[in-house]
Amino acid sequence: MKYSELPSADAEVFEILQGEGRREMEGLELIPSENYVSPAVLEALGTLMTNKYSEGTPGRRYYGGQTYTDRIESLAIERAKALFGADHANVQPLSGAAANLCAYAAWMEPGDTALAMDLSHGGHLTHGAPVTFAAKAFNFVRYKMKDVETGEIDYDALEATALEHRPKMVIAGFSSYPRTLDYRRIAQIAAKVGAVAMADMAHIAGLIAGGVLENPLEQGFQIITTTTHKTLRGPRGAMILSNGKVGNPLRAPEKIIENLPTLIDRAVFPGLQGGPHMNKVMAIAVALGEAARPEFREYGRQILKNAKTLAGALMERGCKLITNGTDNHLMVVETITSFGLTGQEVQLRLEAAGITLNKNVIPDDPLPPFKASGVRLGTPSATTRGMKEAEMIRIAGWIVAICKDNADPAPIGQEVRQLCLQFPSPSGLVESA
Ligand code: DSN
Repeated sequence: MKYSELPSADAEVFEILQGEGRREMEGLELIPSENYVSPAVLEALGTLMTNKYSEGTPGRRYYGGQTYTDRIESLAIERAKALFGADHANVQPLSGAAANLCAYAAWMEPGDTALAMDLSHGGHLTHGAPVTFAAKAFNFVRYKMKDVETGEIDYDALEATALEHRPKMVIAGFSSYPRTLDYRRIAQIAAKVGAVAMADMAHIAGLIAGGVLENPLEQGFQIITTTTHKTLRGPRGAMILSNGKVGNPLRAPEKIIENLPTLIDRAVFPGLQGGPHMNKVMAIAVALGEAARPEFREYGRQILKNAKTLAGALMERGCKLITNGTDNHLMVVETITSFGLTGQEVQLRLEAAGITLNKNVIPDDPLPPFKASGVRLGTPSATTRGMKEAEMIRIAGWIVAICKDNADPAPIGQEVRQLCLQFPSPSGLVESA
């Protein structure tokens, strides 16, 4: 992307931006929650829509001058609803943590109980980990995998916990779980105890939009939260989608939660946020338009193929993966078992070769999260660059050479750079106009 003003207006900032541009172009990004936006999304994000305050919702704002903010937010809402088959969408949450807190606040009172996946079994910090404010406001109880070798969730225990604690929300969703969930079963358990079923699909929204993974809203869930910047490939932001029908989605719903949209909108504003970021809403609209195109389905399919290939190639080379594989875009390597290294050590070694991933706890990890016994990696960014199965096999070879065979990262780093330059990031380099 070419910049005409920034280089002379603030050379120090421009130099930092150029450095990040080179890092993204020349480095291999394997963090499964990251991606590269298209130039069109980047342009939409950098517009004068950042100038406008627009508290409220389209047609019902607190400040004047909303002709175009109303149009762009309505467009983003309609695109989100169509893409995910939702009755209602709020595109204002500033990011995923905010979206989850807003969803909890929409449906629960302080002190109410929610049932969510255990963090070390793949759940997410914002699903009420003890260090979060959500854990102070609400009472979180947990479910886990029954068998960490297969990744199967202990649905019987999940149901028993729901019956014992009568949660107001049952939360499905994850940030390091490499398998799929039985959304239908979870929705049925939630309905049985009168809870709302909420799916945090931040990691897999693009795979759902691309039609390659199941949509929880079609399986009886009432709320979906998602960030917009992971597999969905939009700007940093989030959405809350809902469908108030309770019961078996294949039959007439047993109950309709008519006020769910209003509760969600009010939880976002004025409940927990102020003015939305309209430049971001505009970029979300562009990304949702891109995700509705047929090429995006192919993108989703290739992410999954690449992940299966990468996981298979790592396992063939002696690596131990949590659940022994993946059904989605990510995988977690047990680094102590595979290499005799902590996740932190693996992260640092690979970064020296220009490969970025993140240390990650493994189920019931004895090490603290800052060291961790595993690393998490995934394929959305590499797939955006156009890499396919052959490249995944090379990448697995480099990871094992550096972490298991103690190969020097410097020459491998040159190979990594060459590969990345053959598959340029669509965000491009940062240049002066
Ligand atoms: N930070 C995101 C992730 O990496 O999964 C969500 O927390």
